[in-house]
Amino acid sequence: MKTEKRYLVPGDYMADPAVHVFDGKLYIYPSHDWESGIAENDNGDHFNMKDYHVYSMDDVMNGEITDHGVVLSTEDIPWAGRQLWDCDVAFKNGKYYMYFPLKDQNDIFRIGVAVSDKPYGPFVPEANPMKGSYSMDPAVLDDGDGNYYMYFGGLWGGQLQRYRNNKALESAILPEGEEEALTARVARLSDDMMEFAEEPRPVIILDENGMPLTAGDTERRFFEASWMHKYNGKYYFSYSTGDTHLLCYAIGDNPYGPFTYQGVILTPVVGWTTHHGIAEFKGKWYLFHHDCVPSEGKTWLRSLKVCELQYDADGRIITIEGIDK
Ligand code: FUB
Repeated sequence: MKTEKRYLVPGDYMADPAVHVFDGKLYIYPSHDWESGIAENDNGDHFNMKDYHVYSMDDVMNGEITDHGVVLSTEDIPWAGRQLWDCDVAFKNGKYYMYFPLKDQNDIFRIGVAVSDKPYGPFVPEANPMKGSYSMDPAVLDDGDGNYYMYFGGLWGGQLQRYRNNKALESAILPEGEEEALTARVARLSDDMMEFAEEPRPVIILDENGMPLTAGDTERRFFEASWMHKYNGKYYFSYSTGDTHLLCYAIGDNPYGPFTYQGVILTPVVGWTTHHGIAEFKGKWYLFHHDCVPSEGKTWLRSLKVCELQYDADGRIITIEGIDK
């Protein structure tokens, strides 16, 4: 489907949008790309982000966008090494919790929490990362019944291949071919929102025959960029396929899954990464994502975009073209 698209922050490079409606406004929590001069590599060292901004809006396709400024920086995080990647924010009992991935001083990704009284920050980080956290790209679902679930993980530079059963391996193992693909993790959060309430478990994505997707199925298997939203009582788990550059989704009946693969939300954009957030606002659904058109293809300098997202009568998401033809 060809659809009208809007760049949201033309004056700066923003990526990986998490989006939520708080207090009647739509809030965007993106990564903040900049030109740090680090050479491009498969570890993603060139994504060397060091702070977050928050944006809000009342009208997605036409209204003004408010920049609430810098709300959290690596220099404020006691355990910081480098690379503030994709974050997310959840609201509970009057407080806003920002979850962010960051490499610690041993260059290991952990997930941290920072707290604010306002959806637009500033956010005050905890002294230590969440116990037992690893890898990156946290996305939090408020299930509406008092339970919150974190989805996280990513391959290659995201370090998920360094873990099995929530324990660090001596050396990384990436499954291949017909082996079951590595996939995202999900864990319910503790009542105080500061820790996992349980051991993270794999987010199983099944094919049309009820079999888990295999590592060789690179056009469908999970790579990074977890997002979860609910539509008509079903759980829509969406994600990037990384090296095949697709945003895909799978549907389940509960927050843990299993989820059955459904199809492509967004075909490849200009740039290597593809990453998104989905939200309903004022009766319409929107896909927020990024591409590298404004930076003329520099993969580490990405720009925020939005367009409407539509479902068919069976609840299937209608595929959007990443590059208008
Ligand atoms: O922004 C850095 C990383 O690039 C994100 O964490 C990934 O999802 C990819 O978008």
